[in-house]
Amino acid sequence: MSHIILPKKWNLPAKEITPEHVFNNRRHFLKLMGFTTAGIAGALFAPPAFAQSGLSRLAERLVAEKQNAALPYYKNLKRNPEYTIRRPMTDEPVALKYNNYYEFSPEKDDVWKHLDQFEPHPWQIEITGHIKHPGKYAIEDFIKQFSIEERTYRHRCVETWAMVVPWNGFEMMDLLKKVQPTSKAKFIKFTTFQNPEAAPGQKIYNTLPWPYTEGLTMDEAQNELAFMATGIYGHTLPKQHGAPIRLVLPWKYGFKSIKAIVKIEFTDKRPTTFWNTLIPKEYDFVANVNPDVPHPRWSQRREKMIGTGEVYATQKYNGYGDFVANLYA
Ligand SMILES: Nc1nc2c(c(=O)[nH]1)N[C@H]1C(S)=C(S)[C@@H](COP(=O)(O)O)O[C@H]1N2
Ligand SMILES: [Mo]
Repeated sequence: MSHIILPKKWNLPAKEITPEHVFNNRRHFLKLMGFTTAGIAGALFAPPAFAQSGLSRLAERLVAEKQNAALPYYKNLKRNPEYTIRRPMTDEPVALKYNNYYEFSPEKDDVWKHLDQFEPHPWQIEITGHIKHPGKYAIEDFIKQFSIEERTYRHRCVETWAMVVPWNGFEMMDLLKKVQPTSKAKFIKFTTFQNPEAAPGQKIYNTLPWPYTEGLTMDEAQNELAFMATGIYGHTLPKQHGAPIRLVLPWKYGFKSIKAIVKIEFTDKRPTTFWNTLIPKEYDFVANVNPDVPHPRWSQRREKMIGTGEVYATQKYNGYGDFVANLYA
């Protein structure tokens, strides 16, 4: 365990972040921007207007602008500063090659190799159950109804790996406003595609309770953190991250953030879910990040960032207690 770095607090003000963190962050953004070394030197002497908020913020803004310019689909992509994370961003190539996606492979570093047969376009999504406006949409028509923004969130897998990535998409609440749940709606059930011909995991491990399902209470769904991601790192979702649309719930263990959704159903009963059906003692329905409750087979006290291997102390609700603790009071 000698490689473990002492846990660092991520809620420090920007000026207290260690230089390595700032440097890594900066390098990441500059790389995204296509800056050369000369460009880095130039950017270091940021104009005074930006000095206060720090170089990485400037870089983030520039990246956002570059993305806006480059992507017609995301013309209005705006970073929501509410959710800026003071931790180094995970490098995109790292996140692309380290995934949990059992439809394709049980090996995290292997998922990206098994995606060829899977085609997330065309795609239909059905919104159904106890709502005033049910419907079935082509995914483009569905997403068009919402304005897309970017949010950087922490992600904490129940297996203790973690990352920080910029998702883009829309708040679950925006969907609720459109479909208008009736008073009978108490939970939401989400369902992933089923296609063993395209997803080797579904074919090989055919006794698992496919399709992958997940669920939320209506209260949780209305929380401002609950997010429908349509993209990541300024573009649409690659297959391994859950194209064309997935859920993102940063205060819960990663398995709640279901990928490649084909159906969203408003129910009066708590839905059955994939992991909870498979191993209920290890994966509960609520699954909030909590360092004080160990997984039956390992501690949840620490987490390790993919890519850098940095180890941090796990925080209750993954550090999002200010947003969600009241839901569980
Ligand atoms: N359909 C589906 N969604 C899924 C999973 C899965 O196996 N199938 N794995 C979950 C788990 S355990 C995690 S940690 C995250 C990983 O997301 P990422 O690969 O985009 O980092 O996806 C979640 N969503
Ligand atoms: Mo996970």
